[in-house]
Amino acid sequence: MAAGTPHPLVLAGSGESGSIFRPGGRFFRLAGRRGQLRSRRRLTPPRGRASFRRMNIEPLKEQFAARFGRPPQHLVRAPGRVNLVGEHTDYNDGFVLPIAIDRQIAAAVAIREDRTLRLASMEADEQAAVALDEPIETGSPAWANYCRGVAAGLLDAGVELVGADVLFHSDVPLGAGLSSSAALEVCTAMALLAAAGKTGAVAPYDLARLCQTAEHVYAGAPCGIMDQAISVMGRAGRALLLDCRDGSTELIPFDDPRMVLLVADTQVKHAIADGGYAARRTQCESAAAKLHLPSLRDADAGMVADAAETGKLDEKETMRARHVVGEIARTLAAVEALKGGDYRRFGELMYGSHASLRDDYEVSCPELDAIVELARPLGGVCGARMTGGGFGGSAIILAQAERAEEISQAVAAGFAERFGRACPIFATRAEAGAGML
Ligand code: GAF
Repeated sequence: MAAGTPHPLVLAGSGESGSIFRPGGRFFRLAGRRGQLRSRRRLTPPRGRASFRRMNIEPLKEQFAARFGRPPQHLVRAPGRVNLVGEHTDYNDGFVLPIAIDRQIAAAVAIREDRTLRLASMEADEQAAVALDEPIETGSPAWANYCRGVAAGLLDAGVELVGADVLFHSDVPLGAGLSSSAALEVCTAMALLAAAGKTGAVAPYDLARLCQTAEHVYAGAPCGIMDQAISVMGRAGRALLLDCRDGSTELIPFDDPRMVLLVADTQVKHAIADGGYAARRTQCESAAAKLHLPSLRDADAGMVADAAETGKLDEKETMRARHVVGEIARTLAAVEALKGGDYRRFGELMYGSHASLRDDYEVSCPELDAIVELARPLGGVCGARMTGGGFGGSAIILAQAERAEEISQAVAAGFAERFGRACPIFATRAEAGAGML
């Protein structure tokens, strides 16, 4: 979770129970044309075909009506994310390559007559009240601090908010490194803007930055921009190449039906506010300062090696800088590999990224390393690496779709043998960024 204080927006049945594949399963698909249903055909999916998640919104609508005594006026959503490559580069002005995934936080919203926000969650017992005309402070419950920060940011930006009742519902696994916090921030922004009739009033990248600031100030988590940016700007079937120096983007096709992206959750929890993340940031900033550069984006491998040799950079600064320089290069190389459909090369870059995060950046853990090493020798695996901030969370495996089921089972079995507990694995794909439902 890209977060400081953990929030309880955990989902019910988020794939915790293991593989999502339906071995030899059959399912129904509605074949439509121009929005009309033409026929209902029974299809047999290729063996091992992954099923993707589509949240059932009905319980959200029903619970909203039960809690607030009227139906919602708006339904909004914001997704979690997986980063394909480009880790710990965002706060060094580098490149990242995330996708928005099929796990999201949705919210039901209706305007209130007074200037109060009432914030509730289907996954939490306690709700929060925020008075829009008073200074917005952090408070209890802690999960609502992400929302308080966003409300404060929108008001500071001059958006005229209105009172509203908001009910959230999440199926982003909590603490799995899939950015449930960014999804909550962005979902809050979508909900408050919709209530105020101001949807679209804040430009996408500005909205991401506003949400990032909310996380810094209200959750004490010094995150970069990646998670909020992809939650706002994700596109179905596309990865987002984001230049974190100037906010420019390029959409990269990521929709090859022969491939599937597996997410393996170590269930080792870590929060960005825990200290390891901030320490890495500080080391990077100090390395850049000693190299007389604005950021490590401006460094190259030679500069880092020379500075290490002359003692200008200490050992840890050298290791952190070497990772960042290498990871930025790997991200750009990975984009070329994806564009050329060269998954072997893409996979090599994933392994390179993981090794660098493990050895130089020191943000992996035995469970993440084990998933990568279990996946690596298996037929049909192109590459694997940890994703997100690290110290726990999830690893991703890029695999041939037709082998994905056996790969999931082999990795899960090896993980259980080694750690004596389950490792939930699910398939995901690039989905759209935040919007109305
Ligand atoms: C977390 C942060 F929130 C991101 O900004 C990014 O730094 C990531 O860790 C590491 O790449 O998800």
